[in-house]
Amino acid sequence: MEMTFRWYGIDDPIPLEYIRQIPRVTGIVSALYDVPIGDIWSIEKISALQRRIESVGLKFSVIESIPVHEDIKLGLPTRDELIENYCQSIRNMGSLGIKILCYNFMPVFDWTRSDLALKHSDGSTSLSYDHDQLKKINLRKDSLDLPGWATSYKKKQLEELLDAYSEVDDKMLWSNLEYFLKKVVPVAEEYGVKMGIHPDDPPWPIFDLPRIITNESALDRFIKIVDSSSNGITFCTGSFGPNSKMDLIKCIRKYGAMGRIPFTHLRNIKRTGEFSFHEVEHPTEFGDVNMYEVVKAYIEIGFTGAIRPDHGRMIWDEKGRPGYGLYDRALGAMYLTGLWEGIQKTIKENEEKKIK
Ligand code: DNO
Repeated sequence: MEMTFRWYGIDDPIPLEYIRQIPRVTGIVSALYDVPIGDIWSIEKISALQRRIESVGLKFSVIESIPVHEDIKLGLPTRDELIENYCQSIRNMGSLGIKILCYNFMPVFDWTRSDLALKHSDGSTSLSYDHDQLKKINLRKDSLDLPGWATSYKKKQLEELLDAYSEVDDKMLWSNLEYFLKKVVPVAEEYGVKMGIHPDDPPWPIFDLPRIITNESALDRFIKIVDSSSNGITFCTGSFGPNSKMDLIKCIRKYGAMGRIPFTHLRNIKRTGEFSFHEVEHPTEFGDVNMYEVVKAYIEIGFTGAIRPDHGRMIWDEKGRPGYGLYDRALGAMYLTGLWEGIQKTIKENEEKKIK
């Protein structure tokens, strides 16, 4: 496995040089944030970012994400040209040696929370989600500003999008995803790029918009659309975790052994209701994701992809991008590294004992 860390480019308040000092972190997960959605990511721009990352001794390991234009998700006639641009961006990243691409197919909104700074008794804050709170928001009236997304909408634009999606149900979204995958995956395959779809976060529909990558049967359906190791999953424990019916460990073993998990986001959450949760520190005991079993599953399937600690809490008075401060994510990376070493060595020792 390769331990990676997300960096939001030159506007990220966290210097790359600091990330370089986190033990065991060797890869960077990043993106171009100044290319309009739908345009081609040029070789020049990607390689400038790559050079910056390499200048501190790190590797540009994962692109997260090249956003999928809404016209593609909506299945509009403009999609063919946009998909061709997407293919060209994949060719460009692949030819620069960046081999993992994380993306999502969530209509309009990426990850969504109702509170970006829920205060805990130890003084830390974390992101939280409460479906009842979300239901009170009227998107056509209230303002919704969640930093961290690639996109933010003007009121009118948002209204137009919501109108367009009122015609789109799950079935159509699946068929638009299929159309997209059948065009992009062969290109990814040719250029050695492994694509990993990010699950919908939270894993259920919000604001009456369809969301389809929410559970195991969806993943089963997804991987069959194009039977290729380039058609993979960014397995995010924090996104699937709120779905209490999903057996994360079983899924990691299943899709991981099939070679369909090129990239994983490891984050812990605490469920507080059927449709509510908040994010917690990474270790198993604080939440509902059994991080020990997660890591063990990855080791046992021989995982060689990229891992990144996901959203952290805000601690030690850090100010920054919600979920993406330095301190708690660095603690997460260290915890995951420790678990990895401990479990891996135990497995090896047990095997040696068996041989004797
Ligand atoms: C949240 C992230 C997501 C992810 C996109 C991938 O923190 O995991 O925003 O980057 O969904 O396209």
